[in-house]
Amino acid sequence: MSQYSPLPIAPLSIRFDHVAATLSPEGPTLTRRMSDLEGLFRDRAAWQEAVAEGDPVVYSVVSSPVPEIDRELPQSITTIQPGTTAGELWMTKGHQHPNHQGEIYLGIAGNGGLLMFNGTESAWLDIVPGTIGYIPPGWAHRSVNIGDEPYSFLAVYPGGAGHDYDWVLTNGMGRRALAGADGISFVDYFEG
Ligand code: PAN
Ligand code: ZN
Repeated sequence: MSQYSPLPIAPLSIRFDHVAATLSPEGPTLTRRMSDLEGLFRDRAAWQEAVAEGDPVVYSVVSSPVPEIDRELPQSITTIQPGTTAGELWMTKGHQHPNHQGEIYLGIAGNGGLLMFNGTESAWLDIVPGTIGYIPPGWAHRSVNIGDEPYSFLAVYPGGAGHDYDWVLTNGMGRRALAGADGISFVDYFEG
């Protein structure tokens, strides 16, 4: 008898539409509005103003039906809208995987970046369609849209990885990505 219990999901093919940035069949979809990003932008007053003035959708995450449980490999597509709040480029909340499991991202559309922080060092990877970004174990990660179009990427991660958002609130991400005159510029996370 196998040491493993039967898989809760049967083998399946998932249609990945890289133009529409969708997965089919689809699992749960998350929508993150500005109000969901409390405590993350450098300029709290500008964040509050953006919440008051329409509370825009900053990003959405469409998942496949593969469940987030140990030994499974769920996938999701994140689409971040273009925009800035007081110069800070729109981004995901960012998180650490509590048990330090790794993850891969694949750029699908637009221009983005993957900001990582291990508590000491930060790293930045440019992600364009076709780029695989590797997140090693123990690196908190946040995605940033650095272009004028929506930025989409596919993520594949261990189902038991978990998502610790408080880690970023406490430790920061090392750096912040701001829109610069000719592209992106970085500032220290806790500067100002
Ligand atoms: C991604 C992220 C997704 C949204 O699927 O969860 O891009 O970012 P936040 O979770 O930081 O809001 C991933 O890294 N999963 O592990
Ligand atoms: Zn992750």
